[in-house]
Amino acid sequence: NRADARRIALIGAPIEVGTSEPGALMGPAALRTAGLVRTLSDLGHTIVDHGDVAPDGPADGRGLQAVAAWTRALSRAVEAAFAAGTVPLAAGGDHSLSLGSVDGAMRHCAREGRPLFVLWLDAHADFNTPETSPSGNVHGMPLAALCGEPGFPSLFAEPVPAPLPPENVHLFGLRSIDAGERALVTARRVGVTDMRTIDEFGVVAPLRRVLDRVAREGAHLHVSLDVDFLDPSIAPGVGTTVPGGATFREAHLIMEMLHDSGLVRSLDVVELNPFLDDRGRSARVLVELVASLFGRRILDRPTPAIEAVSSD
Ligand code: Z70
Ligand code: MN
Ligand code: MN
Ligand code: MN
Repeated sequence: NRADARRIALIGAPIEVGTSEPGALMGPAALRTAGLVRTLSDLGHTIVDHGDVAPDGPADGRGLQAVAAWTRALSRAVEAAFAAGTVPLAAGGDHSLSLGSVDGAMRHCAREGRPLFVLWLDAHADFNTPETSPSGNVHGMPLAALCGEPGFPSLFAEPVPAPLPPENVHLFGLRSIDAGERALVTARRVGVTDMRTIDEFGVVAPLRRVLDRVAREGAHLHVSLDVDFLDPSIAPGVGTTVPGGATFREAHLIMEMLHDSGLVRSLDVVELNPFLDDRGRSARVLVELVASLFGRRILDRPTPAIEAVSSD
């Protein structure tokens, strides 16, 4: 019924082997409980819940071998969702799941001959390597592995795609970074809109620049939303809260702009830890944000550009 109706594939990824804080494996269940499927179908989309992926091989213990088993399984599920013409929505689960979802998107893009661009909404850079990581937690490393930094064991299925160019990654909301990853993010020329920039210019101008570039390059846009991108006052249900995060209004505006761009081809919602949440608040905020990304708006007509408003 709606002009922008999409077919969405919900893929649960109850993975917590990438973090030291237990509870993220309940994330997909909490997002379902908060009404993710119903909300998207009420918006006029077709959403199929594919259930939770199971790791491809032994996945006990924390660390890279366990993560590799999840990565292979999720990558296959995401690639299949693309092949079926649907928008994969990976619900986590800790941020190491993006190794699988982005790997799946890379494979799809390679087949289509289009570049892939990744927008990383996160307090953290997630650009540690096993060598630079102070914690050893894999959820702090996925971007470094995807961008081909050395020091990782084999995480991806054969044939391994060419690494993601770090210039095609944009960190948005950054406010916590370790010394080693700071050096890497700078050296590799990863795109960054940090909280200092957002405080100074707001979210609109920096995001507009990113979206203009994605459109110009005809790239596939993958959005990876970490709960800790949000301020802990609106989303406490996450293992690593960092003060000074995005407000409710900033986050909604970002989602509305992403929707209006028409560029988003795949999405991760990660790091929700229902065990640490406050009566489902964070899960509900995330569902609201996903709804905005998929076209919920205040009036059922487009929000006009400011030039149009002043001429009314
Ligand atoms: C730190 C590390 C991290 C998410 C925490 C934290 C990484 N840089 N990532 N929460 N999503 O341990 O590498
Ligand atoms: Mn993260
Ligand atoms: Mn495509
Ligand atoms: Mn984070």
